[in-house]
Amino acid sequence: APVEETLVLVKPDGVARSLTGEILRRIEAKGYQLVDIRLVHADRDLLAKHYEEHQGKPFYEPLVEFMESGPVVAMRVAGDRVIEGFRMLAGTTDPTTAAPGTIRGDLGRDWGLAVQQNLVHGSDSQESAARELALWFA
Ligand code: DAT
Ligand code: MG
Repeated sequence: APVEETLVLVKPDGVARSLTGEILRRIEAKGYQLVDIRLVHADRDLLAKHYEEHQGKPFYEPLVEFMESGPVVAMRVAGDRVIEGFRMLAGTTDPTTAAPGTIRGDLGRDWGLAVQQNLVHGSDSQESAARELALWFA
């Protein structure tokens, strides 16, 4: 079987805080392979497709506004069970309570910032990964 791939995004807070290198370092240190990478200033159309599962939720508008507030770094990352594995590296959604040792737990901030400023996105299933990789690496 071909090796599994996932979409990782370094969100605008991660890019603005110059954490792209630290996040990629953790991905590479784990043994995952960087297959493609690009800096993208996403527009609303791309973000609406990316976050279509969250449309209508109370946090959807602030989330999209945040994601279009600055450039993001999109990465195509490959590895054995990388979809689940990267989400373990990232930690739980809310950085306030994400475990130490994870990207969100070690680097995420709780200075009254909204939970959407949690540094990274990782696809959550093989279906999501295929759909999201096609969007960001069209
Ligand atoms: P994850 O990024 O851990 O996969 P998700 O897919 O449930 O989380 O949500 C997408 C993003 O939306 C998440 O990274 C941050 C934001 N978000 C999720 N739940 C939220 C909430 N209850 N309040 C504010 N933002 C939220
Ligand atoms: Mg998600």
